[in-house]
Amino acid sequence: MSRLIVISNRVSVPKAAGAAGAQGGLAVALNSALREHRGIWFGWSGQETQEFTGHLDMQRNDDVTTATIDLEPQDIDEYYNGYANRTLWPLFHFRIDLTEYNRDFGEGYERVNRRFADSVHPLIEPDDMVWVHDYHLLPLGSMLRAKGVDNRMGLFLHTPWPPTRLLVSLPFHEKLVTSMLEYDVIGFQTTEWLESFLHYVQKELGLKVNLDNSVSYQGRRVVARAFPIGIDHAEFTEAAASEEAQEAHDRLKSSVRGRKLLIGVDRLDYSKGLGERFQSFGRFLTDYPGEAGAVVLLQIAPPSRGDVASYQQIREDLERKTGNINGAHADVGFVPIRYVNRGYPRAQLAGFYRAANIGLVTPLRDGMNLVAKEFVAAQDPEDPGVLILSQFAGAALQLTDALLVNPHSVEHVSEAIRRALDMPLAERQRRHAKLLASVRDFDVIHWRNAFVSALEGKGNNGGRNAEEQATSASIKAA
Ligand code: ADQ
Repeated sequence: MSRLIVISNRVSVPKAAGAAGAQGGLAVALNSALREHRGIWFGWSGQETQEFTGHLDMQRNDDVTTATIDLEPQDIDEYYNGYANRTLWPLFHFRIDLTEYNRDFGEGYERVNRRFADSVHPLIEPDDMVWVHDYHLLPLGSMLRAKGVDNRMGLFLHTPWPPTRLLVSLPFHEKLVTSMLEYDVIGFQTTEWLESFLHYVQKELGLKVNLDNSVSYQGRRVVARAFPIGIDHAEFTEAAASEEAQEAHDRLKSSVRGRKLLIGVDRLDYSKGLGERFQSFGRFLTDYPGEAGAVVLLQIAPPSRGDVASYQQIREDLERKTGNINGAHADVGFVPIRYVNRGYPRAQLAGFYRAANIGLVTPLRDGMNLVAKEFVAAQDPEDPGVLILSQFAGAALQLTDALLVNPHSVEHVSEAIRRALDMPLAERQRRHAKLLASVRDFDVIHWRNAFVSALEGKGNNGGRNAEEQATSASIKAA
């Protein structure tokens, strides 16, 4: 079996199970994937060094070998806070209003990708497969090819892929996308993002897309497919059954004193639609004044990317909105929105999800969204909560038995909250059973196996991709 070299922007050195912290979806998914597959995880340590040396810090923890490099302050500014998080992230989430183009960002992005290529190159052995992650490292594969690496290489994009009309606003977009065609496999979260990518490739690069969605490029075949990411269902279920989860559940339940509980858990990011969510909840309280005092929204939102101005703005905006809504609807002894800016251990999160009657997952745009899947996995099947899910999350293509909403419409979300609160037990159980089957069957192990098989050049599932299988399985179950 070939070794796997996983490369991502940040490497999260595995911690003891259940350790506290706000790990992003990528870290959570890769830790469990790497544990089962011997190999190396390479990337930035998250640390700063005054001058880049390329020194590799190798560690082995919890069956995962990690190799990390430190970056210079200028790298962090231009590559991470700059091109990755002020240019590509907003653009890929359809926010061209927030997208900043700056020549230094582009140069920093290329420089750091080259530093990644120089540093990881000596670790790659002839039979290894290389699996690169996310928008930070789109041109890395082409830089490794230029160094003579002819191993199988794949890229998985965790974010959406924007429509061609938005993408063409990016200076040098052709160069960026053409560099991606040096990978053997390019994976997306959903067929929607895959279709946008193929549209761009045909329209802007004038390349032929074959019937199996592969792209013919310079005599090679580049496989482009959807591989919807899942959660580590077994691990999450175990965490949810732990004593720590039960204690967190009981603590939260007793603090809401018989009121119905809505929960949101998101990194503090404008793509997650938190402002719109708060307004929708405020609208619900206005639409149904009898409910004031009977429902509570717990929003857990650990800060992220605090060095980027748009993230500071969203934080201020949310504090203001929370204050306004609480000011309008609070009473002595009752505050409708509990807004908490910190991370929690996974077991405690699982307990919080289970204590909730409604999971409110309403991003404006999201590659997939693992919180929706965690919420489903944490529920008591005998008395499950209801998932309200944005139609613009990648997860909506799989979790079709959630109440799907347009997060931009406060009326629509308010109605969905009403419907969820009134939903009879039998309907909650029926919907939850179907959601759970999808979350369980298309977990992170399934995702990893599907991607690695494609990277090995195997397993095209008769031309169908994992998302189509997931969707048809949920249709069959219906
Ligand atoms: P994210 O944008 O980070 O991931 P998401 O998929 O929801 O979004 O994953 C967030 C993860 O962080 C979840 O596992 C959640 O439990 C955890 N988390 C959030 N708040 C937390 C808190 N307060 N304490 C502890 N843990 C917390 C990106 C893409 C997504 C895609 C994933 C995986 O933006 O679309 O689903 O990668 O590909």
